[in-house]
Amino acid sequence: MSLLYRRAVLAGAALPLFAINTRPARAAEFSLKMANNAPLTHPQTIRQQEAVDRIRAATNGAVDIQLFPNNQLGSDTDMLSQLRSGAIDFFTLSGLIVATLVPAASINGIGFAFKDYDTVWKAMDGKLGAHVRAEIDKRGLIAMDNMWDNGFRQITSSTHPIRTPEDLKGFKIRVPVSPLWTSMFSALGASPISINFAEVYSALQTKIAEGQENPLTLIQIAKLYEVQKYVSMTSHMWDGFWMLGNKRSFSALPGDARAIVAREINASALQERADIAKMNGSVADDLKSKGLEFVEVDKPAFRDALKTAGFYGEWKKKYGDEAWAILESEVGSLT
Ligand code: X2X
Repeated sequence: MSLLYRRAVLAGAALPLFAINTRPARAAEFSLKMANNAPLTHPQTIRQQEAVDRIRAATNGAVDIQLFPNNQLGSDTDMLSQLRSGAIDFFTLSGLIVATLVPAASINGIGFAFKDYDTVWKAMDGKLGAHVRAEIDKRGLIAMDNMWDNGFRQITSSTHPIRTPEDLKGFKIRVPVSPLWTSMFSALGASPISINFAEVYSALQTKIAEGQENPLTLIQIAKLYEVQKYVSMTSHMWDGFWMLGNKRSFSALPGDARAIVAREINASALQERADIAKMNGSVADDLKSKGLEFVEVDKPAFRDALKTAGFYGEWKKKYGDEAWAILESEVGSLT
């Protein structure tokens, strides 16, 4: 019997009364956990809450997913372990950090690969995304079809404005925990420090790190402008989140419930992309009004510095010719 049919029968008057009374009408058959690292007011959290609410309604309460946003269940690194063990069932994680488990998953973060959002979504909803999802699948996790937007990343600093690669020399920059991030900022001459997002605000406040890099929307929502002075519009990579699922938890759901979960989560991902696109229209003005100083950068100089350091060749070798060819078929030649 399908889950929804079973639910309908349980809720219906066709059963003798005692059968209904012996069982709580709306007890969830599947109580699951979803987690993220995003602040409560980030569109990611808002749209994920809406998704789990719609899933509960569409399954007549059978699938009850509780959302734990804002690192409530730990840092990204902790939550990835919990996802793998089944302590968490769904978790959104940057592809670059997924790469600590599935190396192919950082490929969208290659420096200056994407020129705009049209190119991003065509690739990530298309061949490049399919390649990464297939690799994730081999490691006991599933990834929903549509990625969630984080954004094009910009460098902030509390000490001096970053205009050229030379300004990055020895710069203590916080990067997320991921080999690609460390490699890229080392190639640019900086001194990257890997820190999970949960600790970023305090790391900047205490000057453990002079700077960090994140999309403007996150700099705004996480109030990083309070502890940073300058922002340099490098757009050095595009970063997004995969909605990962524990394969055992997801497979335990009946087929019709799986379809509802996937449908609603993907619908929310598309809405979250639109939310971020809308915010991108006003976020710079807002950050300026809050005192963040915007810095003009010599963007090609950063890309040339990566080329000279052998960054592209090194990562092409790591991903392999096949994956690199898929990337270049979407974004053009990188080397
Ligand atoms: O950790 C970060 O900087 C963040 C929030 O952008 C990611 O999740 C990669």
